[in-house]
Amino acid sequence: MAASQRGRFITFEGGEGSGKTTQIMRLKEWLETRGIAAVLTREPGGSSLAEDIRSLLLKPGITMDGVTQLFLFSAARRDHVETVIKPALKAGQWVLCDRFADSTRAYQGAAGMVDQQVIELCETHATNSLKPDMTFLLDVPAEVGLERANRRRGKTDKADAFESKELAFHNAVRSGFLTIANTDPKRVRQIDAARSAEVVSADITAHVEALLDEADA
Ligand code: T5A
Repeated sequence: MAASQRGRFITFEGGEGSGKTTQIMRLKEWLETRGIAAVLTREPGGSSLAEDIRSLLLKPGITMDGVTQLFLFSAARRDHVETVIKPALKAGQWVLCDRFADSTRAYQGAAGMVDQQVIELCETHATNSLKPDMTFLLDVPAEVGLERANRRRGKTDKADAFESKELAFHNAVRSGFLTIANTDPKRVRQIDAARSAEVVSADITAHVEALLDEADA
């Protein structure tokens, strides 16, 4: 298959309310204007089994330790990768995924203090070593993201199991993501997501344009 026909796997990462859902939709539309149809998916979730696991993981008020979370996120990821992501890539489609394995490293690892080696072992088995071609880290101060998420949720809906954690947890998540971006700059593009959605989107499409140019070269 020619490089330009190969499907690309692009992931969006960041803390609560950092704008991933907003930006992933915009990128999907932008790709469509270039004749590229993309599969839009998310974690936890994206397949029928993984969506069931998602309901359990995010249930408001539920408590479970970090290792239990790791196993559930990993089980959901394995099913999602095998039944949705890999088949789409194999068929030459682009896959845009809202959160992936970096979220486990940041939430269960950096903030949840689960041992790094255990996380890496689970990641290898859950993904079968599949890595994104490009990852966008939407970086905003935790207070800004939480405020956006609270505003969107309104007064009636309950915060999910992660949104309701204390600010120190969300600050640790953010620093976990920044460490990943610094360690793997070739894959991860750190984007200042405190700016307007339009400016953030322009930044993202410029990076994807470069990816398309590489494929055509
Ligand atoms: N998790 C997940 C783990 O702990 N480990 C894992 O391995 C994985 C995969 C998932 C939770 O699970 C945890 C992390 C999460 O806590 P979720 O419901 O999928 O939960 O939650 P999030 O991924 O955090 O999604 P959110 O919907 O809360 O945030 P988004 O998608 O980042 O933000 P978005 O686009 O919905 O925007 C939020 C609000 O802000 C506005 C939007 O209009 C919206 O109202 N907005 C902006 N406002 C101003 N300026 C901008 N630039 C804006 N962009 C968006």
